[in-house]
Amino acid sequence: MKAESIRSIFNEFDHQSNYISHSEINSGHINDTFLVKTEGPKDYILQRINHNIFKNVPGLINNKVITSKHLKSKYLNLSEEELDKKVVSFVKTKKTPFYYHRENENFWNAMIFIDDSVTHEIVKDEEIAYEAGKLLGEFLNLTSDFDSSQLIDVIPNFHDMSFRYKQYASSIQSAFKKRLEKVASYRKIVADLKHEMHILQELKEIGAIPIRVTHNDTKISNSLFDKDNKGICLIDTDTVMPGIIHYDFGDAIRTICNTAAEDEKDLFKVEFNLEYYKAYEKGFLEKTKNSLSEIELNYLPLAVKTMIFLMGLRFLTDYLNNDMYYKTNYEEHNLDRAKNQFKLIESFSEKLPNH
Ligand code: GN1
Ligand code: MG
Repeated sequence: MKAESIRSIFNEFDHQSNYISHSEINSGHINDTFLVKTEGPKDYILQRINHNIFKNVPGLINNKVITSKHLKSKYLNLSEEELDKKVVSFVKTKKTPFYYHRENENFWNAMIFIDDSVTHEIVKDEEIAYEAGKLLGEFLNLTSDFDSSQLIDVIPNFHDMSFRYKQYASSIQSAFKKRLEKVASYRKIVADLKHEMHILQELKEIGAIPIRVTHNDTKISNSLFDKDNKGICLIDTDTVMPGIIHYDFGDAIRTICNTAAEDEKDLFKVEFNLEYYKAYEKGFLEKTKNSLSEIELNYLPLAVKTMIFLMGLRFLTDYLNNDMYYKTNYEEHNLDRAKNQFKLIESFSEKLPNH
């Protein structure tokens, strides 16, 4: 995007900083994200929200802002400046609070960039898995007294398995023959796992598992670390909404314990790393021991399998739908992502045979 337009959008926000330059951060599959460097002490993240996918952007922004406010209220001993380095902080616009939008155009929001921070696409160190476990544990623990009914469902049925099966079934009906042939060997796996993959949802529906504030996109690249690899916080809170903790736990493990990236084509490289699972679980349990119930804890291993499967199913469906949802870089990108997830389930089942 042109420097001039990024600069002018950035200047709609109330930051009193002078734009120097920007660069795109290419890790998300949905929104467009830019790092804006300024002359002042703070740099910023400027993000264009994809309103074809997120239908209620003001509601989404409000979810993020009130969650951030709640988290900040928990760190009583931190100064405002320190809080901006510990929790994602949103910047108001000069006119409308917290997002910029011109009619029939895009929605934008801005956050303070946390200096000297890093993210990881793949984990290569047990300590990082442990730190990541603490980060999600802390997020869930600190929001456990936050009434989740204050949050809107940013994407209805986001982690609803029956809904995802329905989308998959209709994508089979409408898919091009060529793409259908490519997924043939996965259709049986999807059918065979149907019952097991609905267990968590059924427990949620009968009220056996409580609804809480959840993040819903806890892949490892959404955890921020400092230069010493100590966890700072979870980022990308676009999908914060009411939910069950299992999808958060499962989504983090899905990416942390995969020995390769989620779109690695060489399936020999895709293995489930049990050591990282244990390290993550340890960090997670340290932070959540006072806030989670026994039933929530008992279903953590099934959560992992369910979440890997859910992502496999979503990628497969999008491939059959000619890639209308996720950004793709080449023709079979979604198919490769799906294959990768199904290979990961296979490896997970070998490493944790009782689950
Ligand atoms: C999408 O855009 P990004 O990378 O933050 C997706 C997540 C998936 C993820 C897979 C709204 O997140 O659910 O887990 O891709 N977000 C949405 O990498 O669908
Ligand atoms: Mg996201």
